[in-house]
Amino acid sequence: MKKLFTYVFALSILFVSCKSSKEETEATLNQDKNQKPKNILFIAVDDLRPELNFYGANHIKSPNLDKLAASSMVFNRAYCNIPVCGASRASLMTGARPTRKRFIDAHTKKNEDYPEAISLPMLLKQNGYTTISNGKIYHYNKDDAFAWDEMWQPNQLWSYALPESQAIRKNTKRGLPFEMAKVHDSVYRDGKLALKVIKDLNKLKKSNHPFFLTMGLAKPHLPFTAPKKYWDLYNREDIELPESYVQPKTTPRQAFHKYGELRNYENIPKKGDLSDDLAKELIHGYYACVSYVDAQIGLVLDELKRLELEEDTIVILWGDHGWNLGDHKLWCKHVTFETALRTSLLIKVPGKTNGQKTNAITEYVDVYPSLVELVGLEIPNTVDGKSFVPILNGEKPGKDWAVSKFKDAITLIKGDLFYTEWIKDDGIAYARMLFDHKTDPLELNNLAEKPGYQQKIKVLAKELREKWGKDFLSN
Ligand SMILES: [Ca+2]
Repeated sequence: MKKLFTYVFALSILFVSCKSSKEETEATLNQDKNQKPKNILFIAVDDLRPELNFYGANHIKSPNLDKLAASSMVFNRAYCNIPVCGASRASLMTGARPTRKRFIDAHTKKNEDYPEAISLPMLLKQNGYTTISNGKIYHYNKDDAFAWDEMWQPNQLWSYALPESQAIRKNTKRGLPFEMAKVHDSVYRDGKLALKVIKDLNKLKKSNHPFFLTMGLAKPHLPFTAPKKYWDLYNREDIELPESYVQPKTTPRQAFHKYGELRNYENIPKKGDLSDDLAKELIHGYYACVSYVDAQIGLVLDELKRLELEEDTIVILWGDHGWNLGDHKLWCKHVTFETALRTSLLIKVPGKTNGQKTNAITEYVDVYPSLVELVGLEIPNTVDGKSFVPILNGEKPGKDWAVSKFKDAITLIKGDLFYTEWIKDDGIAYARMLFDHKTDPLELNNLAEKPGYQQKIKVLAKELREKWGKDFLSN
């Protein structure tokens, strides 16, 4: 009943908003006749961890992302607010923090969890933008439907190109964890997506309206399916298991999971560790998928340039959370180690960015207010984040911390410290974890139960409660 009420409430807000949106559009677009509103190309990459050359990794081949980074600002320390697809996306698109009850899991729907929030595409639409959702933006592809002028998905049910893989998929829960197929890029979903976004750019070029054009890539999310030529960019013998391929006894057991997401696929053992060969094959497949999405993004960026839209368009690229590629002997996301929380984030703002990198801490709730500030609109009061535009301007960042959560675990990131508490609805910690990245960047030495750190923990626990948001426990 509560949900129905909030939905009706949201619809009535929407009606009022839509009614006034034409007048607002005129007002906004006439604000300054000399300054054309900036377009936004919004690229979301599913499960893209920051293992890229411009983060100093040097083993994934991603020439197009590297080129984009060279004219963007790269955020070395960007963190998602929750390491799971649906919830992270709903939080980013509303600029609102996850709480104990809001934005919880992969199946989160913005319209169910926070219908009254004006999402980023809705705000832009109300202000004269053409808004197009292509591919995976929200997890549920019909979510926030009123915010979009158009919603499009590739016409393909599964990720597999080969008939034998498709047959296995048909008869099993998830199908194979990877596929190497000698096929053209456009056989897979993300290749089809790139062609659609290119078509949109050509259409939008002729329009008089600014655009919010999205490209939601499905890879490198499992299964790791990519054309063979991208697998061929890597030698299996060169692939190594991560340095942190261990689960220390001092880390609370709650910090780990059994990577059920991966075990749903065929040929993955239902319990226990993976063999080293299988682990390396997965890493190889992940790399191939990153190179494949890099090529699709390159096609779109080349078209943006060809159409001479570059100078009028902000490009933002983000992965929805980190990913454990064997780190801590884990696979997938759903934990609060830095490997699941730290994300790939870069933004190209014509006239402002030219390859800078920042170590300032940024959270995904900050993306919404930043984009809104960059296009000169007002930030709605449902937004919890803080604009990172001062960082783009070379000024002091507005804050030096981030808060992330997953299920009962909630993490404060402050300077070099990563402090996690596991709590229930009463807000009292039942497990704790503290890492100091200055001395322990791989997060192998939990300091939380060590006598010398209790005073520090007291301070961090208080700060965590001040920063997790006023509705964290109640809403
Ligand atoms: Ca994801």
